[in-house]
Amino acid sequence: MLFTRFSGCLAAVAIVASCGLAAPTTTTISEGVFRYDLSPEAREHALPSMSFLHPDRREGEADSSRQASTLPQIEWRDGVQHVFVGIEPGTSLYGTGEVPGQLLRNGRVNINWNTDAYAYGIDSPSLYQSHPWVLAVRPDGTSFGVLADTTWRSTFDLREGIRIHAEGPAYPVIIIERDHPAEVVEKLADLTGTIEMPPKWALGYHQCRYSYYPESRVREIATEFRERNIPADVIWMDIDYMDGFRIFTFDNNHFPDPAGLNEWLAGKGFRNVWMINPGVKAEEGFFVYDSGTENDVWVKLADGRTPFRGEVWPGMCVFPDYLSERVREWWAPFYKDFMAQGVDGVWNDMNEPAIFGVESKTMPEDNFHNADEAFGGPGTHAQFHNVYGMMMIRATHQGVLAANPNKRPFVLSRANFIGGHRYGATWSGDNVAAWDHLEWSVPMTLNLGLSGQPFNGPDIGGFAGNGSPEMFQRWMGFGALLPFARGHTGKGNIDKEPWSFGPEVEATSRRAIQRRYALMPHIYTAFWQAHRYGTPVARPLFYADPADPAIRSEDDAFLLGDGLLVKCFMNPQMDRTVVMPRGIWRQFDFRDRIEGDHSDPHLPQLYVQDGRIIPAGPVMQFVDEMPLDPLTLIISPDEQGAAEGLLYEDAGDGFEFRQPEGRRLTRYSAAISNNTLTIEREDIDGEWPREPRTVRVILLTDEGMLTADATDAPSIRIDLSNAERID
Ligand code: NBV
Repeated sequence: MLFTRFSGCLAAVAIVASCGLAAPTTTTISEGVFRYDLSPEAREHALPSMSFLHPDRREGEADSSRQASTLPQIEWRDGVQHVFVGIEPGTSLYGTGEVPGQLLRNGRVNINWNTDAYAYGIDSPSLYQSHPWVLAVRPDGTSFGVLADTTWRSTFDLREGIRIHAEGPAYPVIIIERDHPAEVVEKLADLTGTIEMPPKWALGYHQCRYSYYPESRVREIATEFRERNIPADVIWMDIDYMDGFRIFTFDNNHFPDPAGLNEWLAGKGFRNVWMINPGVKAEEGFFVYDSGTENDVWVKLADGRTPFRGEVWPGMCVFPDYLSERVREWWAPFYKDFMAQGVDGVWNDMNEPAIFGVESKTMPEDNFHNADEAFGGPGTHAQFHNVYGMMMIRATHQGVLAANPNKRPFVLSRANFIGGHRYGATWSGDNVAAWDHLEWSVPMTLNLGLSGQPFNGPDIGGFAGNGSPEMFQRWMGFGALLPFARGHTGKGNIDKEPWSFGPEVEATSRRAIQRRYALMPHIYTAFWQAHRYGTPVARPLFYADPADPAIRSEDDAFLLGDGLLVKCFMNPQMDRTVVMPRGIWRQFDFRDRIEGDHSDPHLPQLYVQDGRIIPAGPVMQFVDEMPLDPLTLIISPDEQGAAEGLLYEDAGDGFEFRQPEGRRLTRYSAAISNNTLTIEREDIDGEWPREPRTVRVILLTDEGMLTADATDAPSIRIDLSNAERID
């Protein structure tokens, strides 16, 4: 009986299968967004969307002034739905979520099947997350994106056009058509949602290892950061803090007073993040197990009755069935007492879910999920595997928010699905301390951003293995400017804190992290854009000029927010030069506030596009240490002497920013004439009161950097003959 609805779907598929090669059923669901189904019957019986923010938006019809110009071929063959989208020569393909290797995805095949992929390689077909989505940029710079809206295992074969096939019943294909790839990605965000505005502290530097243990080690690490004057906001507690790996417990000997530890960290300006995994130790007397058993929350075997058991860290475990709202409601309140220990953020690991000792590395595909009707009703693990992690963090997010309703939740998840960025940030899993992994850090971040997940970054320094001092130095150099910046490493490895490799590597690491803090006003503005519009925080260079074929595959550099280019020097032997986008890009550095920043060859070079203003601030030890005073405006004038830039500001946490009184978006516009620089300030959105402050101008000119201070005002005039030169 339990499978009635499920087998009903399969029966529907059998009917449509006989429709064979008929032209797809086409529906316009919004401006330039088209839905294709195998047949009218397939459309009628399609499973509900789990990627859309509002699944109903996939169902309706709308008008579009834009015609569909990319018609997919859809057919049912060998028991699966195949989709083919032809591409014209010179079309570049991106996205496909979390994938190892270079930015350009043409020629690659990946399988969407969330996998614990420890020390993955270039040929690993599946990593931890699934984004059945590809972004195409045509030779003329126009763009489209293809979403196979299915949670089942799917293959994206990009060797010859775009070929997709997926297990399970027939599924809708969504195609977004736009003039610019940025618009396609923003439209994807309109359909699948955007990230929440993160707490500002989560944009600081994070320090992790598997594991800081016991708690005295955590204190040592935090103290070192402050003594060495290396900025950092967050220290992470990996699984060893738990009592025998039982979730929501603390090891009494090694972490006897978590609340006291969190309070002590807070006193030094540190936030904390603690790990929680899905595997619940199957042990009578363990409160989470007893409660879950009593409430019948576990994922079941195929019989629909017997809880599935699998081995993970604590030994034999059972797994909450997060596909059910009732179970999410059961899970969320565990965070009440947990967060009451002064916990700031939560890390959900192993949620593919990873299972030890089995070849598949996960639970049997015929396991049973009592999924909500909104997700299509009960079904197999094969159907819901790829959304297990997403549903876990949805429940976690719910619990964290309920525990602290006035704080912005921070949740980091290893597994996820397209759309799951709504509930948490991510990182690129267990990478390796090797030069190729270091180089992939940028393209992996970019492709995830192009797939809707802007808040991500690698384990800086590499998780598996030790690496060399030089590698760490380079990795930290640019890694500190990726959207999520966290140093991490695996058990048994050497120490990998910024100071672990001696004074020279420490000096580079300090500068790299100080740069992040100096750029925090710009980075925070970029995160606000990601929250508001779905714009990636780190963007590929082709965003600056999609029609320029020369920069389509450039991934040794990236754009950080509007107008700032980060040119990385991934390894000391690298003879490749970065292909810059056309136009004028002016180089700058923070020699005015970061000692040695100008001459450190291990750091990336920073460039501002002409016509842009980048907001910056003082270097601080943690994001809330000081107010943004002086506000620095780094100005790169265009040929007419004009430039402009945005600055988003709010309290950095809480939800007051949702009201106009709690946020402020300012546009600064600069113009130079007769050796006078005029800066106009325009309030574009919000009414958050502005405290008096100084504006420090850094003007980038062909002759070098000029600087001058003024009081922040609606209009500022600076006589450039009085400006100082920064040497
Ligand atoms: O919890 C330990 C690790 C964690 O440090 C890492 O970041 C995760 O990706 N975890 C995997 C489990 C064990 C990995 C060998």
